[in-house]
Amino acid sequence: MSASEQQIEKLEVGGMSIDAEPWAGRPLEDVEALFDLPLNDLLFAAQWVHRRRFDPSSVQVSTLLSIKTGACPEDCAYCPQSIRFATGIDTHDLMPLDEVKAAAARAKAAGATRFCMGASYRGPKDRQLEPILDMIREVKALGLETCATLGLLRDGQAERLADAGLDYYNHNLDSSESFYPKVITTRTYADRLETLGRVRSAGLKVCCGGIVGMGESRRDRAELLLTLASLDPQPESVPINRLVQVPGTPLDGADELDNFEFLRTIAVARILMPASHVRLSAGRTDFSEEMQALCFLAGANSIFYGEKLLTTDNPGTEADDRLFSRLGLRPAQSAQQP
Ligand code: SAM
Ligand code: DTB
Ligand code: SF4
Repeated sequence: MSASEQQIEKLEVGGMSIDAEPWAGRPLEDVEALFDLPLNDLLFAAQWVHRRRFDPSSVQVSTLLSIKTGACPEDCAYCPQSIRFATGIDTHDLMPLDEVKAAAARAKAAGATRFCMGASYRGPKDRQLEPILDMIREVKALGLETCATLGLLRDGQAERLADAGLDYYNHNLDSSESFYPKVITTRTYADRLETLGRVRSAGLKVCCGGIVGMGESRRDRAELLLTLASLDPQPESVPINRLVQVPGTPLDGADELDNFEFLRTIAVARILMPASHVRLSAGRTDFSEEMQALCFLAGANSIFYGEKLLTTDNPGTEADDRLFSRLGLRPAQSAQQP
């Protein structure tokens, strides 16, 4: 960053004055006004905020593994893993430790720096947590950052995860508080906030985001982002998923979200949470390379890397390596020492 760039404290753009500070507790109308900006103004502001704290060519790379798949009792209307929907996915119980370790080693060799283990629980029972703690220890020993997403956590569980060496816990708010009950009825927004509080109190880093393209309004998207931005401190990682429509789930056939609206969502997330890693998450296989390039310009600086997300497809390492090379992007170095 040049000295002259550093001196600018506020950016005047499209009639708005934007700084590079967290937007916790701001009026929702201000967030909606950001969404309403002409696209070029919004992208310029997001890129300006992004450059204040990040190297614009560096992208954090995480790999996902579904360590327990399907047969989930919850009714999340987007999710292929709920036992209530006939989606025909391959389900399996908890994977053996050696398979998880081998997958993590492959992810590391391919260039991922964080390994995220997902399990289709409403929340783990204490005895179900034991073998997962072993997985965390082994993955950590490989020199990877560790992340887990296991659903709701009870008292004491976040501390046990932290003691095993977990770095991040992923638990999403998914949508605005008012739209949420249209998507999930088996657990409340308050349940989710409680788990996020437990994760923070245990000293874990928070990975928390949502899904767009479920039929929610722009106001809902603004509200979701403002709620995320008002978590104190703001989440270190913010995955923004675009709904992957899976046949058999209630949300299959929902109106697709316009790409430019998705792009705006990324840009607004960047501006509201200037120090967070904003992750381009589910839905990337539906985006062209040009669309992904725009998302990086809007401030996305993290991706899921690998052939699969949990049960659905991801672009694959070869495609992403090619994209990074064409765009001059570099995978970020790990904060984790082997
Ligand atoms: N069962 C745990 C839970 O719900 O917290 C962890 C795994 S769950 C699959 C993690 C997140 O994946 C969800 O909160 C949701 O944001 C995202 N997700 C699931 N299915 C999706 C889909 N079809 N399209 C986009 N995102 C999806
Ligand atoms: C997140 O926000 N997205 C990831 C991760 N956290 C666990 C999961 C996306 C799942 C997409 C549907 C599937 O592959 O089953
Ligand atoms: Fe279960 Fe998580 Fe899927 Fe909801 S999102 S049905 S809790 S696996």
